[in-house]
Amino acid sequence: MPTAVMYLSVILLETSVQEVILLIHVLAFSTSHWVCVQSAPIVITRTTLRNCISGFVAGEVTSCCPPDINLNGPIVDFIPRRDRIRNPRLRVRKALQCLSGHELETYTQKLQRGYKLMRALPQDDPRSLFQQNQIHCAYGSGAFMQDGIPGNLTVDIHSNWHFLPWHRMFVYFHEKILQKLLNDHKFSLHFWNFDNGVNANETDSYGEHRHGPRGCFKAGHFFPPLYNDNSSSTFHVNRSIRPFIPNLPVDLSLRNRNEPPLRFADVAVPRNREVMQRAMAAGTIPRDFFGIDIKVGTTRSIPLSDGGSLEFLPHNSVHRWIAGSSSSPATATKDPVFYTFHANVDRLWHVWEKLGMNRTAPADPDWLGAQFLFWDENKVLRRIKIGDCLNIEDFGYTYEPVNDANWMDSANSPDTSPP
Ligand SMILES: [Cu+2]
Repeated sequence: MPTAVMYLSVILLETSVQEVILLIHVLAFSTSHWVCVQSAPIVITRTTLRNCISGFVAGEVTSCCPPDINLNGPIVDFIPRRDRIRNPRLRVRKALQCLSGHELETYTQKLQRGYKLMRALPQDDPRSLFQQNQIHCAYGSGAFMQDGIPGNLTVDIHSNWHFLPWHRMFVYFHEKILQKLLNDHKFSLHFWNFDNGVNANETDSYGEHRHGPRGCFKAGHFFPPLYNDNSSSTFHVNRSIRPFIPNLPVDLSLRNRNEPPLRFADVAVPRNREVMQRAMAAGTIPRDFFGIDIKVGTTRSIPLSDGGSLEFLPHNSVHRWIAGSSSSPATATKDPVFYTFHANVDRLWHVWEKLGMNRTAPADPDWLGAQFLFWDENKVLRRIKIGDCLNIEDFGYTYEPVNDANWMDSANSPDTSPP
């Protein structure tokens, strides 16, 4: 096959080892009459980005291909623990509801400045809030084709086993961009502890639920006020009225974004606890917690029920509860609250692992070997594979303990008083 050999040698001059491996899989696939086809992980390459097309999600056609910036430049692999070599102390992502006093003031100023700067970047800068949304939109609306596969099979990072790792990576690079804009490499994106509806009897020496040596023990299920100041860069106008209603906890059982009525704490807290118990109880079968598998040759999964238990409920309900832009993968990441919300989803994955009892990540090489590209804080393309993102400490951060598994304890009597 001289033509194929010639084609291969030209490609070899311009591609990385990973791209060549994919190409071999693709050749095997396209010549499957004479080669036994192996399954292969989804691998996003330069070619994937260059071949970006219009996507389709939630009933609308999307146009969110990321910018043609540095596509020909180097692609740098994410190396686990490299951040820790530079900064051996882990950064701590804390629970927003326990920030108070000087710490809250400083954090508010930094976060607002960070988003102000991110919004002010040119629209074609991959670090701008506009492009952060484009990246999530492209990955989440089928705008990326599976490289070299016959037919029009696309990639998606929702409703399947890519959801948790991809969003961990995305929030990590988003946090790195904020660090760079703030010139503060210790900045951490604190989390909206939406799953926690319990004010536990753990107080500091002043009798308040602040950060203490054992963590934060204050309910976190109200929309974080830090994101609700309409004069600030952390605000987003296109939300439902729910985040603005005082003392209305998030509703983790919401299955329809227009669903009435509003459920206040007396109703919402026990329902939320049930949702959390169900989502986190899933364990012994990885598919239940992570979602269905998707690999080269798999058609994009559309039904939400294909997602894992954490993604299906509570994650999807929080998107519905905020509503507005948050209702669609094409626009959700325009709202800065997305990133603190997803930091908590990431934390819940970490908490799930700590629950033990055979809760382990998939061992399938097509999951571990899946690779994605992101632009980092220096606009450089970074390649990261799922197998390298399984331990948050490899990214240099950890989470403050909160009343972590309050929803697992059925004897835990909720205190439903507002903060
Ligand atoms: Cu998403």
